[in-house]
Amino acid sequence: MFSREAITALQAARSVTVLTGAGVSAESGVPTFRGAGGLWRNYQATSLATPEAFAKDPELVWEFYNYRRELLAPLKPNPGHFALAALEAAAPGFALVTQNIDNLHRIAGAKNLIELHGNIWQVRCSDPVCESAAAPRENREVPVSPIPPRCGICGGHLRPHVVWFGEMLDPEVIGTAIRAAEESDFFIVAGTSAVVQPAAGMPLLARRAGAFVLEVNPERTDLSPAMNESVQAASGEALPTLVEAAFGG
Ligand code: BV8
Repeated sequence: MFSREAITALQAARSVTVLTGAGVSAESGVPTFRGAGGLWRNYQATSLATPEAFAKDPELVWEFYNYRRELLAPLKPNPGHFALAALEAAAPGFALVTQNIDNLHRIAGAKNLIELHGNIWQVRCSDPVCESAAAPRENREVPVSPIPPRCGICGGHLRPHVVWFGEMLDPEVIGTAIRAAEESDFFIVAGTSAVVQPAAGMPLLARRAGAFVLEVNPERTDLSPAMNESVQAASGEALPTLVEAAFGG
């Protein structure tokens, strides 16, 4: 499945960075964004994950996130998540950058985890001047009720602590992720259609900085031609095989 060159490069790497997308959670039962799962009540997920949709109808957007909370709550990490946790233990200078908000990497044991787009189990005040806007906190309600939930400090609407389309990523978060890409000797990009920016640019930054870049995805993507190696396989099968081949045990 993987070339000898890829295995040797991973074994020799002094710093390994991984970027994951929704595809890594697909085998846990989480619908991907652009697959059939990207629809909810005939809405495109991408049309609801926006500040405009929330400003217009916070209740509808919260119904969408309650749907995803209810779907996610019983789901478990799959072998792909666990393989990346094992890789973190085996490889030096490891960083896991995820576009996913489902928390499954953390449940699988990821330590150095950079959540580019936030986390569905955290909420914050939607009023930027409220002190709670800068202090997200955990909320595990399934479902959140009543919706939209109210901020205990200013009475405004609480929102999911996620990055919506059209919103800037936290500069510190994206800065750390870009550094991890540029400083990596080996970069794995798994389970992403490489459509969403600025995440999709990271594998190219790594490649330009001289890393060996490996893609794992059942389908080819726009990134595929620029990769050192692109393996068309499911991450739940390919990632355990990769870690086993490089580090055994
Ligand atoms: C921003 C949280 C500055 C919410 C998400 C150029 C430069 C900069 C910005 C842009 C640009 N062009 C356009 C933009 C704007 C926009 C963007 O990228 N739009 C896209 C649609 C073109 N970007 C932004 O708005 C970002 N902000 O750049 O700020 C700015 C601001 C204003 C204007 C300009 C610039 C913020 C983006 C963050 C959006 N929030 N999530 C929520 O989840 O509710 S992104 C969302 O999509 C999820 O996080 C998801 O992870 C992510 C990316 O999708 P993928 O992970 O790739 O999932 P997808 O379904 O697409 O693909 C799944 C893949 O898995 C497939 O390839 C499939 O083959 C594969 N797969 C399936 N099964 C498996 C598998 N792989 C492995 N194993 C399997 N078993």
